Amino acid sequence: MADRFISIIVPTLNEAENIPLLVPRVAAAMAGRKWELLIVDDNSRDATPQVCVELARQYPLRLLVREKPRHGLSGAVLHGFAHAQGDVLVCMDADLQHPPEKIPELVDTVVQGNADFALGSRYQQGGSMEGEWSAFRRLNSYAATALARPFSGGVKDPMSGFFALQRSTFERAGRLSPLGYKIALELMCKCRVRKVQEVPIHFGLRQKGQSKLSLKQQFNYLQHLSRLYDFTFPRLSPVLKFMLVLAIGISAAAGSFALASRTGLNLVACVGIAYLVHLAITAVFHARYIRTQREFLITTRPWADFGLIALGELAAVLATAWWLVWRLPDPGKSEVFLVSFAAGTVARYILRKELLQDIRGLRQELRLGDIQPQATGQTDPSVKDPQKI
Ligand SMILES: Nc1nc2c(ncn2[C@@H]2O[C@H](COP(=O)(O)OP(=O)(O)O)[C@@H](O)[C@H]2O)c(=O)[nH]1
Ligand SMILES: [Mg+2]
Repeated sequence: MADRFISIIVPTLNEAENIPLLVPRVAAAMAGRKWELLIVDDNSRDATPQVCVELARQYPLRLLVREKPRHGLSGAVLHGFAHAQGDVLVCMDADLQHPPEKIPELVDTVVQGNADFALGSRYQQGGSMEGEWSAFRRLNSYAATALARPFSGGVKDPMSGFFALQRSTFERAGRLSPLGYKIALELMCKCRVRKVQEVPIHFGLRQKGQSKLSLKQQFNYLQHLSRLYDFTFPRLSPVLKFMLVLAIGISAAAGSFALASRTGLNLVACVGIAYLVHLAITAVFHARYIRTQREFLITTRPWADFGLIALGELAAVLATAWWLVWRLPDPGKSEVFLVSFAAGTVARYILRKELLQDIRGLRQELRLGDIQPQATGQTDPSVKDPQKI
């Protein structure tokens, strides 16, 4: 076991103060083993590169600088994996929140075959965390973990960034589409990991400098989750997402209908206003879809198609509302709302699927163009993950 070559990958962004503390602790933990440390830096503005060059004189450390960083922290880790020479790949943070002393236990877990993925875990029995989190941060973390449950199974700390896996497991990965922070989750899912063993760790406080976790990263996580759902449940996921968008749209529309009808406006106008709100929400998701999928779309004019269909829907909704108000002696507000919206939904379906090209359609031949892991080369960051929302 001791003859296994271990590559430890550490992504860094302005960590000049932490690296000199980290490297000797890693070296002490790895005594008697064959190892290398790959620091993948995304153009830090501090002295990170100089510190690494200095330490490389004494330790088996290689610095990889990504001059054009893509896909953030996850992209950096995969870049490190692509350049690693080890049989076992380990990933950890630079700020000493992950104890280097636990690396051997993580490595041995995958080498002995107890599991194909070893994860440093705060929540496994024996694990712990330093410092108090605010109620908001706790709720945030709980929600993030709960949303990942359908594909992370019973793993207690799927948000962890401290893990080990064998190179052969990594090479099993299909369609990697790294995004943001959650690279362990991405790998557990895409490498079709069968057994994860959580190794309890004490998750310390950041030693120096500041966290790079931003609000943008939290939104990235939602987008990442959306991709992982597509990957794990290719048939169910688009249907669920469609229903989610519909539910958000209809709830907002119902709210605006209730408000508008209180002002004494005639019912047809109220339904019209509510449907415009519904269309505006759909447009927000459509915009995101177009932005992320532009190169895969079949249609060349997604907004013109959207506008045309929206007009068709609105006409169907207004005509139905008008007909109900005109025909029925005393039409109930909610009946008018529901029946008109049902007519709008049918119109949308017919116009999108039957009359025009499927405006959300993707060209089949490009749908598999995601990033493939390569043993020696680099990942191709120019290809995006086709996703459904
Ligand atoms: N290369 C690279 N490293 C990053 C990036 N963002 C964060 N890191 C590193 O990833 C590790 C974890 O980041 P950190 O800010 O401590 O996140 P937190 O522990 O969730 O607050 C640290 O070693 C950071 O230097 C990035 O965009 N590129
Ligand atoms: Mg940290």
